[in-house]
Amino acid sequence: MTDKLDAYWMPFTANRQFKQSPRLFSRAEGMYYWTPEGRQVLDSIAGLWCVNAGHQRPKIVEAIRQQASEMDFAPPFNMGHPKQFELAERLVKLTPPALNKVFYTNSGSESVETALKMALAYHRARGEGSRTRLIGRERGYHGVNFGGISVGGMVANRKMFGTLLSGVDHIRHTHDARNLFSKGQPEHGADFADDLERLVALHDASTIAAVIVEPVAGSTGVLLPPKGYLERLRSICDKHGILLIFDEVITGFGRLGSPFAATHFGVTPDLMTVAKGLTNGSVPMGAVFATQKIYDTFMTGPEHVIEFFHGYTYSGHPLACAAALGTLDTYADEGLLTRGAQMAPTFQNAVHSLKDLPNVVDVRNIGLVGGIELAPIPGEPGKRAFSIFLDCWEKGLLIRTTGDTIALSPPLIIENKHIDQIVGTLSDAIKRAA
Ligand code: PXG
Repeated sequence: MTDKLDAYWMPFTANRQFKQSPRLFSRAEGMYYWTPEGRQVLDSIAGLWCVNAGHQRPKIVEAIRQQASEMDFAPPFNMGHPKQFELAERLVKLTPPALNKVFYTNSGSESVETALKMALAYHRARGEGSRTRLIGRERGYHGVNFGGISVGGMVANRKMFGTLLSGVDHIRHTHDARNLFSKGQPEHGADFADDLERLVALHDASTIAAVIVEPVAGSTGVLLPPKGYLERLRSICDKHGILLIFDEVITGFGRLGSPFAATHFGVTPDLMTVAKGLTNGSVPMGAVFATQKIYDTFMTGPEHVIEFFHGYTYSGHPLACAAALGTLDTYADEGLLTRGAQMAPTFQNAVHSLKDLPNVVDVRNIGLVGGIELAPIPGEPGKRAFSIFLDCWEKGLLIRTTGDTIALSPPLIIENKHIDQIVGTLSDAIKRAA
């Protein structure tokens, strides 16, 4: 077995550990995966925050099958195909009304690069080319490309890769000890948004193009926006003419119990990035939503000239568009984009029931996202959570860990019995890891 695993260099994986004791999935349906040996594993993380409607949903499978047999590829530049336009019209019915233009990409990372480039080019097109600075946030995750790691704030994702983009700065993250064990949005910390005023005072607003944040940070261990924080960020951006970008790669498509975090919190950004749940994880696809005002700013100059020199060979790929349409049908048929709101109270009680277990130092939740933070083993950060991950895997539960935080983000079709199984298995594993 081991030599057969040799050629593949796995992403974000401890390759040597994995290849010594591989973990493979070969089939999936609904809330479950199965290993090649036929062992059933409950999926508590929607694949990787993406399979929001659960696995192998018939309308998505059929849409992909049909598209594959009809047309494989159409050039995305200077040509189009009907599903790109149909999908865009359907998507902008779900977003806040101000976000009514869609640009397609193939991943969350590409969506982030696209949004950052749109922000820079927008200011230049409107005659404020001095606005070149991009502001991110500590502990932010915006994918793995150079723009994304530059505005991102996860040390391990940055430190190996040189000087990154120049002209980037970061506001502070929103985690605070006053908010430990908060249920839903924490009380303290709206004023963390004022950190942006500090950077404006330092750099001057005339040099700042945009601020990018995850409304709820996922990869970095489930960090929630304190009450009033996003509203305050929005108003500081407005005051200084800075664009606000929400990275909704994990919060998009129902994760919080509303179609987007922007709709959930009632705060509308100028640009919004998505991926993952857009196709239910079935075919790679991402997108950036922009306002009419941003779009119109580009639509000047001679009509035969390209307005935005950016795009990917696979932007709006037929297979991805078909999968996304099948996904939107599935979400609509089953009310999944708001189902999280119904299940959230039960899910909240379940994750907070882990509060008193050994080494649990915080529990955080919102919608169908839960974070359980553990005290690290002294000198060995991440090891305790990873051992719990391995234990759960052996007991038939897939969880996700980042550092010593366990993150849960189940498919939105989750039922009470699945919640019980997740919490039961996890609780035993946390006790064993003590
Ligand atoms: N932005 C955000 C907010 C994300 O969560 C990306 C961008 C990048 O998307 P792509 O499709 O390029 O991977 C993400 C991705 C985790 C985990 O363990 C989360 C992501 C990726 C890998 C691991 O939480 N999110």
